[in-house]
Amino acid sequence: MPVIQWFPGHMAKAKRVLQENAPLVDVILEIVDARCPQASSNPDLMKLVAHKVRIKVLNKADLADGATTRGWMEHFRRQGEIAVALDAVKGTGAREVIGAIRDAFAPKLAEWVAKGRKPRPARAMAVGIPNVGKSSVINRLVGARKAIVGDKPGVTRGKQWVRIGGDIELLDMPGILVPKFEDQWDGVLLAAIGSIKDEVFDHMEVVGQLLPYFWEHSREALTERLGLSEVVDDLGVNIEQIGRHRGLLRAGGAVEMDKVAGLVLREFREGRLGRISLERAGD
Ligand SMILES: Nc1nc2c(ncn2[C@@H]2O[C@H](COP(=O)(O)OP(=O)(O)OP(=O)(O)O)[C@@H](O)[C@H]2O)c(=O)[nH]1
Ligand SMILES: [Mg+2]
Repeated sequence: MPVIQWFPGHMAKAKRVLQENAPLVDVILEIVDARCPQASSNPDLMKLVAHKVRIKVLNKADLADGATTRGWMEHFRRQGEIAVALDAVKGTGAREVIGAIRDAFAPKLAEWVAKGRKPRPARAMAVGIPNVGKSSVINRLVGARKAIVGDKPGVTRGKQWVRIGGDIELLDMPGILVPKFEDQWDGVLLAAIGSIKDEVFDHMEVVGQLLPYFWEHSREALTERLGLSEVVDDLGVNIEQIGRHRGLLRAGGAVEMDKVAGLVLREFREGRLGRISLERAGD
């Protein structure tokens, strides 16, 4: 797999977006992928906003293994972090996210009111690496009650806000973070969850690294959907078996290897290979 490089420009832009917007909000919703909450976060960038209340949103929880997600939630809570699991498509967990925003803002609000100032809505923004569901989270939280709050002069000049209920305002533009690579396996995970552009990694290499893991964690689905009887060391043999099972054949009968790799990635991303978590708390 080619080493994936982030252009310094992307990193600088992510920093700028965070530093420009953090002062406008009370709460930062850090959206991560529940299947790999560690690989899909960027602790270096989050350090820049360490002075803000942060709510970790483990999104796509419907695609992750439930027990593993519960393990992550405990892990984060033990570290004193606020963490909520969400399925932004179906809305499971949306109420908890809204509740967490309210709870996080409550002390500040109480302080304001004690000083005789008028209560104001809690302000929040969503941030996260590509494809973790930032836009889906915003849409889900805002729901049918979507209301553009509009430009506000002063501190929030030029920003669009949407209202959630009466007491929360959400910046309607999420901050896009660049992923942080600790090692090659992180790259594989980020490719698997669609956070790295499909054009810049070797699909076959990534699938080759994922298949043994999938086999270990979701054997039944791999047998059923991909027709695998086992996963062997020779990737070509596995790919061949999947290709025949799914009929990805050229005229003449040879398996279309590249298409098979694409299919495996797609099926994983759509949750068709079962609920597979890629990282476990404590590993
Ligand atoms: N199954 C499932 N799919 C989700 C969930 N949230 C988002 N998706 C899907 O994930 C894909 C990416 O979602 P987006 O909301 O566009 O993600 P994003 O972070 O805004 O992506 P970028 O703007 O490209 O960085 C879409 O196909 C969504 O339908 C979820 O909770 N569960
Ligand atoms: Mg988006």
